[in-house]
Amino acid sequence: MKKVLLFMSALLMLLTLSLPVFAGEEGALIGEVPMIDKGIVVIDGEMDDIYSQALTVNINVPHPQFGGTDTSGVAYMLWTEGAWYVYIEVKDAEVLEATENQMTAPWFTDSVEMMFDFGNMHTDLVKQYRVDYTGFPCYYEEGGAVEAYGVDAASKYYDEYAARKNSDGYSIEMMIDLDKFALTEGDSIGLQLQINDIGNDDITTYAGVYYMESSLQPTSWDVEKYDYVTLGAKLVVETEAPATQAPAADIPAAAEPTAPVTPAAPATADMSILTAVAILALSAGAVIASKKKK
Ligand SMILES: [Ca+2]
Ligand SMILES: [Ca+2]
Ligand SMILES: [Ca+2]
Repeated sequence: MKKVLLFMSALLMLLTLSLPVFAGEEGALIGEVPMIDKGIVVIDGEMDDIYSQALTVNINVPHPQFGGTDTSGVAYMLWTEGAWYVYIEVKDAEVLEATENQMTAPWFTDSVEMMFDFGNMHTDLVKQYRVDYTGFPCYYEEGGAVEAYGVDAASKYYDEYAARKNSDGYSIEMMIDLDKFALTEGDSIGLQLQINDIGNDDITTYAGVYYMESSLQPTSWDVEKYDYVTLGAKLVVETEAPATQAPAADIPAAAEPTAPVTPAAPATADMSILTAVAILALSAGAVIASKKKK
C-alpha cells in the first residue's frame, strides 16, 4: 500500500513537473484587435483615419545577430469578418532598389512580414505574409509547406495589399484573407512582425532584421514564444456631425466662383482673401465640403 502511494505521489510530482515543458513558453497578451465594418479601410498604402483606433505594436527589436540600429516600424492592426487589416509605417533611411531576388529570395528586398499562429496553440504551421516596398506579395507556410511568391501565386491568400515609398521609408498595407480560418470574436492569435532591412555599406549589401516588441523576444519561427492578441468587439464608429447635413441649396450657391468686380483689374491676394471670407460666412457646408476633399 505504501509502495503504491509512493508511486502515485511520484507520478503526480512527475506530471506536475512536466506540465510546463509540454505547454511550452507562453507569450503575453498584447491586447484586443478592434473589429470594423468592411469598406471603411482603403488598401492603398496610406493610413486611414480608423487606424488611430487600431491595436498598435512597435517593430524595433534588432535580431540578435542580424539586427541593425537605424530602422523601425509601427504596425496598426484591425480585423473584420473574413479579413485582417494591418498598416505598417517603416522608417528606413535607405530603401534599396528591388532586384531579381524578389522571386527567389524575397526577404532580400526591403519588406515587412506578418507571421500568424492562428490557433495560438503552437500546433498549426505558422502562416507568413510578406509585402515589400514595391508592393510585391508573398505567402509562405512554416517549413515550406506552401511557397507562394508573386502576384499570381500569393493573391489567393490576400484580399488586397499595397505599398507606398516615401521620403523616409515606406508603408505597407495588407488585407489578409481569413475566410478559411473561421475566426470569431474572442479568439486568440499568436503573432510576430518583422522588418527586413536591406542596405549598402562601403563593401557590400547587407540585410538586417527587426522584430516587434514582445515579452519573450522570439525570432521569426519561434512560435512557442510569440505574444498574442484577441479578436475584439466591433468599434463604434462616430458618424459625421449634423453640420454636413446642411440644406443642399446653400452649397452650390456659396461654392460658385465669384465674378471679379472689375474685370480688367488683375486679381489680388486681398480679393482672394475677401472671397474666401465671404464663402466662409455664407456657408459652413461649403467649408466642410472642401475639408473632405483634402
Ligand atoms: Ca489605406
Ligand atoms: Ca476574406
Ligand atoms: Ca533598407
